[in-house]
Amino acid sequence: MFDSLKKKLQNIRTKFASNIEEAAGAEPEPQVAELPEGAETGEPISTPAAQPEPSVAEEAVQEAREKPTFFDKVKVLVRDREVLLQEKDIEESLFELEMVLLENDVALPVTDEIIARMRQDLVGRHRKIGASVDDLVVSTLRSALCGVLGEGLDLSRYIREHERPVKILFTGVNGTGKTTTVAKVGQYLQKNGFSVVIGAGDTFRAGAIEQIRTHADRLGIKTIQHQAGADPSAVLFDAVQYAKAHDIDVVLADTAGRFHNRANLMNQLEKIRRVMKPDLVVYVDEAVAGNDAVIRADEFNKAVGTDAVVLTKADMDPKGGAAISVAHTVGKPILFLGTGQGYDDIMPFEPRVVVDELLGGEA
Ligand SMILES: Nc1nc2c(ncn2[C@@H]2O[C@H](COP(=O)(O)OP(=O)(O)O)[C@@H](O)[C@H]2O)c(=O)[nH]1
Ligand SMILES: [Mg+2]
Repeated sequence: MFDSLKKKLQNIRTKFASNIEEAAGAEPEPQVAELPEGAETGEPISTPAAQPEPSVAEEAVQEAREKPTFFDKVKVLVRDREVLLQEKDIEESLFELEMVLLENDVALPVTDEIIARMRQDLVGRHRKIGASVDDLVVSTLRSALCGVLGEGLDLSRYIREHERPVKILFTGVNGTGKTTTVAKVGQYLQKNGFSVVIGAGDTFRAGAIEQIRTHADRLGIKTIQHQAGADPSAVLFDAVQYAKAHDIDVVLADTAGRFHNRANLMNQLEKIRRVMKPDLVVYVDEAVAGNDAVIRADEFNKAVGTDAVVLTKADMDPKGGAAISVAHTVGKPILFLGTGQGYDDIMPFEPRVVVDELLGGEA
């Protein structure tokens, strides 16, 4: 998942780190005039084996902040050095990062936002360099990425906090993975202790009712279905009635694929909304569609409203641009990533975990 972006971010980190090292090296070396008891003289930060002793070092810096007059004179910096970065120190790295993000389908306004956050975090501020410059780069990048990814949406918590049944309507264009996602989410919710019923609301496409029914049967989930060609609002209304009568926690509504600019199917969706009164309208699209997915999600939200987004086929997406861009662009959280064709191949979208994945393991 997102391997191309991961690899590029790894390279950028190295570049940033060496630029910051250079900038730090250009600053006058701190004079170690006096050390608090127990503190040791620091080794150069570039020494890989250097293991800082954060408690002692941090105490020293903390004390330095509390007694600026004394420590201004005797500048005690043990293994934690501080660096004051200027725009020129990192402008090249920022430009490269911008290119990497754009090449990997991160939307332009989102790229701008990430770069602005990085710049604000790094330029003109005293930044402490701990054991490694890379830590500084990673923490800055992490907070910039988390900033554009927002908070996410914890579905289990949402369900616990809302009146049952919670009604979730899945919608979006054809072939993106709506039906598969309904099945995966059904299993995910069952595993989290919720009871589920599925409404077979795609009465339009041949074989769609059988498709969702087969999934649901395998997972031991009840399906409410009508004949092919029936009014989907009626099917989903029945699914809600069933859930109420049987104390089911969640109704998952599958629907036919539709574009936001096709009037008849959008009218049908409006009717579904009026009749079913969904608590969450979830827009489903493919991560692999990159910027197209982001644009569609945004247009869909503007046309009919969306509460959350699911991005499928993240397993086939080396770039990750849609996953990074969609929440910030649409202003709605990503609920899940689809990561394969199996029922378990679904990942609740936790921004921190996704960012760790991007900045973590080897690409
Ligand atoms: N690799 C991969 N394939 C997926 C994922 N989600 C769905 N698919 C596949 O995408 C195809 C279309 O899925 P379907 O649920 O029928 O899409 P729908 O038309 O939107 O209902 C199927 O072959 C699915 O197995 C995913 O997360 N990863
Ligand atoms: Mg379908």
